[in-house]
Amino acid sequence: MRWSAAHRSRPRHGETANGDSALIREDGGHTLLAVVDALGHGPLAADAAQAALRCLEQVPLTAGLASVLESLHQALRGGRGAAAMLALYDGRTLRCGGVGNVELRAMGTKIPVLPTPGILGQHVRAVREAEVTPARGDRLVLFSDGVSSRLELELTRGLLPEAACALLLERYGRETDDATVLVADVENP
Ligand SMILES: [Mn+2]
Repeated sequence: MRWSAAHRSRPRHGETANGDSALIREDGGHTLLAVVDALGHGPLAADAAQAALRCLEQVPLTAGLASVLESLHQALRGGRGAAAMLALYDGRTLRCGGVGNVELRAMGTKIPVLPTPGILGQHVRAVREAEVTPARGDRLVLFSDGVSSRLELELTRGLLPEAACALLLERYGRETDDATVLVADVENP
């Protein structure tokens, strides 16, 4: 199964440093999707968001979602800390989980994921994971809290991931916060 995915991010109005970051990574048959929202905004938040990205770019994906989240927690120690939502696909099963205010919604196969309270880099308890078998045509949308949780995914039906990200950010992004959207579609096997 292949993914078609895109992400888009921008800082809060009037700011150049972005405290959000996003990642789409394929490695050895695994796919990792991630959106990170460092606490606050500005340069220190951007440092944390970039530290998170460096961690997620090199962390082994074979060890599972809890291990990836623990690596992220360790990588963020001593900084601002962050919220993050991750989706990790191992070629059969998709596992989703996160800490703090980054949401995941889906069109198609339902993904019953609720973010676990806490702050990566500061304090985290055991993260609840949702486990599903994705199907062709499913669409996952991950977004930071700079995007309104009132967003209507139906508006993106028929749009490619890049266009869907642009529409959701334009329509639902809040000017008062960094905002990030990641859209990932399950393509034909
Ligand atoms: Mn935020």
